[in-house]
Amino acid sequence: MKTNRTFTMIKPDAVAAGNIGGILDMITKGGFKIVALKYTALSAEKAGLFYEVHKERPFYQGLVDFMSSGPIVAAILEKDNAIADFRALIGATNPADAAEGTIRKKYAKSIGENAVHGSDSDENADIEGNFFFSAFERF
Ligand code: RTP
Ligand code: MG
Repeated sequence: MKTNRTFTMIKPDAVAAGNIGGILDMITKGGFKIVALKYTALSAEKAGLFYEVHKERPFYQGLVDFMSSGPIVAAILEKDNAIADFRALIGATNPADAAEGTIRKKYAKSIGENAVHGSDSDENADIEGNFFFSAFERF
């Protein structure tokens, strides 16, 4: 089902560096409406569940350790063509490959500590949004 919604997290590196405001500004200036927003943290167990699809990948344990290392911001965003447009706004996974004007080009430190998450499909956006937000927390 096409929802015109995507899910994002501002990851622990960007929160620790004081970039929540700068990233939310790029998101809203990029035409995305924030429909849910939460400042929270992932336990190692929850990070492991969130990234379960990557469980066989060599970077999985490092990713779980990183994502549970400090607070994050979780959000659901709305825009026409939200999934593709948001992935364009965040840029390539590795900031060395990210285009000028993207969030990762400006704020990511490395391929692992890359400032933001963006859902890769409508189905995953729905699953990921439900991981963090109840029906009463989205508008
Ligand atoms: P995301 O899910 O966070 O939006 O990032 P993505 O789609 O661009 O990348 P994905 O392949 O889904 O990987 C998820 C996250 O795992 C970390 N990663 N580290 N060290 C590495 O080689 C490596 N590769 C991926 C990154 O934090 C990536 O965003
Ligand atoms: Mg991904």
